[in-house]
Amino acid sequence: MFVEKVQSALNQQINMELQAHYTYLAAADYFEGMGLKGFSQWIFNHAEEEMAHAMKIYQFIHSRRGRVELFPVPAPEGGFGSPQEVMEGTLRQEQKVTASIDRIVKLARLEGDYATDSFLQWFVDEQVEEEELVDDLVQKLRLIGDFKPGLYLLDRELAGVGVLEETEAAG
Ligand code: OFO
Repeated sequence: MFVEKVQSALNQQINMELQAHYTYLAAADYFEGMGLKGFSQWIFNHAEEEMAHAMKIYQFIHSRRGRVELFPVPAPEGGFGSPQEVMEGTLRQEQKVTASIDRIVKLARLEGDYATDSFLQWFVDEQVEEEELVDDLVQKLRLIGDFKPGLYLLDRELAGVGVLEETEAAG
C-alpha cells in the first residue's frame, strides 16, 4: 500500500534531487569560468543525472496512483573557493542524499510499503557508486594540492583525453 507518509517523503526527495541538480549546474558554470572544461562537463553530466533521479521518483509516485507535490528549489549557494572545495561540497551533498534515501527505505519498511522499498534499492546502489566516484576525485584533488599541472591533467582525464593521446597528438 502507498502510504501518505511515504508519498510525502518521496516528494521531499524529488526536491532534494532537484536541489542537487541546481547545485551541480552552478558548479559546472564555475568550472567553465576557470577554463576547466573536463570538470565542467563531468559535473554537468552529473547535474543531468540528478534531474533523471527526480523524474524517476516523479513517475514512480504516479505509477502508485499518488500525487506529486513540488516545492521551491533554493538558489545554489555558489561562492566556490577552489575545485577541491566544490568536490568536497559535492561529496557532502551526496552523503546527505544517501542518508535521506536510507531514511525513506526505513520508513517504507516500517509502513509495510514493500513496493517503495524495492523501488528505492536502485537508489541505494546508485548512491554507493556516486559517493565512490566523487570521493575518488576529492582524493585526487587533495593529492594535487596547488600543483596546477596536476589540475590540468586531471581536467584532461575528465574530458576523456588521456596523457598518452595528448603526447601522440603533439608528436
Ligand atoms: Fe541523486 O543524488 Fe546524486 O546521485
